[in-house]
Amino acid sequence: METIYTEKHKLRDAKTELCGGELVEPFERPSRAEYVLDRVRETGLGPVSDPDDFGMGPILAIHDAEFVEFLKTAPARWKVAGFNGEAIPTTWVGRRMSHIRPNHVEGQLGYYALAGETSLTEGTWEAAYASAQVALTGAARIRSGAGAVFSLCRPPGHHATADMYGGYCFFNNAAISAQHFLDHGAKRVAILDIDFHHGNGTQDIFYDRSDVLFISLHGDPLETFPYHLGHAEETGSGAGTGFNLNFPMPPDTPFDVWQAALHKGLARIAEYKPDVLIISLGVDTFETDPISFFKLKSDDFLTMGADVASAGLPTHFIMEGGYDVDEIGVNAVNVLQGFER
Ligand code: SP5
Ligand code: ZN
Repeated sequence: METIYTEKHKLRDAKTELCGGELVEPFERPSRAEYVLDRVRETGLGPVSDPDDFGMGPILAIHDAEFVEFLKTAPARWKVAGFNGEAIPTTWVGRRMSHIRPNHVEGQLGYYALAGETSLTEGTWEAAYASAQVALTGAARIRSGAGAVFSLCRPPGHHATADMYGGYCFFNNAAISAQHFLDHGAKRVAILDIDFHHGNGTQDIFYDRSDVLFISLHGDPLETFPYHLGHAEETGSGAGTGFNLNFPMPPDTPFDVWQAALHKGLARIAEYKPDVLIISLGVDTFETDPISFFKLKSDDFLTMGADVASAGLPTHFIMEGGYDVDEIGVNAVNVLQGFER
């Protein structure tokens, strides 16, 4: 299987993450992608290629233009405003407050952020742009006939909505890929999100549409990030009713329980008959992940890959989360090797 990768991800290198009231080294750090790439090479998974440049068009097909401009300019504006640290929101649009966009950069952070752990920094926009190009290149390979591709995206994307960033995500790579398939002849695309966290951004983007089926397996939002979306009752709206499927699961969920949900999701995908399957591939379901609470073991990722392969669909793997950095390479590549066996 071919891997798409660029070193430009290193431009996303925040020094701070607001965690437990402290500023800590971010869990989402450059070494994550390096370890995954090392494992891709070590296992001989397949060639590693640079992305092509598809420009802003496919990003703007998903994201709000003013949001994109905000991400690009906010770090410099933050400095001009006299702030010394990395840009972190301190206000939010609370219930019954106004959705009028403020002028001041501090107010705009609260307007565009869905979480406060993700500091905005110089270089973030460029890395996020490159990450989206990785996903678009992966999608193009599938369109040219590849059975499966691994887009080694960093920063991740599934928490980003059309006009909100957070959860370490800026541009929604899976959504950008899905729209790219639809704009090039696909009739139906399924996105299966197996990251530990609910893919709130992807759900939100396609919630009222039937041309994208979104299925997410994740930690119950009553107990974990992103807290405010991902309940089983969320099944889509309008034309999208029945095309959104959530499997929230409790702390300490073991693989057999998780796999039963996977099988239900795959059954729904089989019924939907998509032209292509996108996997939002997070490996933060691992038992020793520092911010998550499932109990999957490294071998389980092989089984999961084989289960995904049983769908028999062209499959675009897009990297999302996974924060036990020492094991992220083994776990992510296990999914891909399990798929190929
Ligand atoms: C892409 C992805 O996996 N994003 C996850 C974003 C999670 N952000 C919240 C992290 C909260 C960390 N809390 C610290 C718990 C330490 N045990
Ligand atoms: Zn995650």
